[in-house]
Amino acid sequence: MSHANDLIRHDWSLNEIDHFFELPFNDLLFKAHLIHRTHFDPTSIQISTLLSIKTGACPEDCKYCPQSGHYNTTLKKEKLIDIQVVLEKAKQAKKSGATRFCMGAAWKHPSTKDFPAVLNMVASVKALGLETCVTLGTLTANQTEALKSAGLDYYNHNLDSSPEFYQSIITTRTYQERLDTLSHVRNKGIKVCSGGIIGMGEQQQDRAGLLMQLANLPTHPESVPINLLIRVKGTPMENVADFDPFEFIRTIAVARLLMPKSFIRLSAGRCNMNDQTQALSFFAGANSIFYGETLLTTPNPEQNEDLKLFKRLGLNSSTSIADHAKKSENNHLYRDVTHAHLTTYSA
Ligand code: SAM
Ligand code: DTB
Ligand code: SF4
Repeated sequence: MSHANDLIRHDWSLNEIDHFFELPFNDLLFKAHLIHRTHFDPTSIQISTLLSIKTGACPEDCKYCPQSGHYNTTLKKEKLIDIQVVLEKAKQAKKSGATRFCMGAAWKHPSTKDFPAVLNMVASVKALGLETCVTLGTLTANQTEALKSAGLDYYNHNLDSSPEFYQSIITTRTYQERLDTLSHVRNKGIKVCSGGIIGMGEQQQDRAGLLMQLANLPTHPESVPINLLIRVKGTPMENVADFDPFEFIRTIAVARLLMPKSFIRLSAGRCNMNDQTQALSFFAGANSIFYGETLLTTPNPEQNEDLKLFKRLGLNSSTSIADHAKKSENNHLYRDVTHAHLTTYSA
């Protein structure tokens, strides 16, 4: 009998991925959900909370981003914030049920001047008993090593789109630089959080290209944030057309099929999704969210709204990743996937 672990692959072709995208919606969701419950308890959602530790005036020109210094958004810029503020927010996040605290800085890369303070933030948040994540832009191997020593669990560094589309949305860095940082992070033993943005005017082949890049990394990212573009006034993407929610859900489902054991995070853009889109995304394989009323600089659903939705859908926030694994191990229903079921998975 074929075992679910046989299906962890790193050699996906664009043709295979296109085939998944082209499946009838119900067939795709069925396959993705089956794989999802083979590896996870489908009622359990991991929650992360975000904090912007340095806001705006970023030298990069990412066309989607309210924090780029190249565009005229109404964002209030802020230098690196004080560690006491960070710790206060982290304690609140823990109290609200977050298991991971993610700190983001609008930098091309961390400066020598600010880096020691960030290392201190990582160590201090870790000491509160939270998983730590930072997103600081490009890293050198030495900086990565220092973050690991400070106790960093995850580094968020998104590939954001296909290599082809990337060139039309960012000109101040290359795709290869992103891949190099991901490889430093992996080599130093920090877990990888890498995903992208959907709904920027890219084609389906770009969504397939992004997922192929992520799924063909030597090790799948442990965490894959899928952001729906937030169209921020003043950025070049403020007037991009509405994105079809079914295509968004398809993208989640394909991510689940390609990276069966990764946490797929329903990330930015939830304020523009109705409850049904979020519910179908959870069915399709999303099992993580950003929780809390702001992302980095833009609004996120109110915590109360998320709690109500979880209740209506019978979802629970997982208290820890270990707990997540235990729940799914213990539930034989999820493990009991027959050969007949698994053959429906093959492309
Ligand atoms: N400066 C670092 C970097 O770019 O890697 C870290 C912070 S950056 C804001 C983190 C991620 O936020 C980006 O990679 C992108 O995926 C996401 N993001 C930024 N602006 C967004 C928007 N308007 N809508 C959706 N996602 C967005
Ligand atoms: C990710 O993929 N999404 C988060 C987190 N990683 C750092 C950031 C979303 C940012 C949305 C725009 C803003 O709030 O500034
Ligand atoms: Fe800077 Fe990150 Fe925004 Fe790009 S996405 S402008 S690198 S903060």
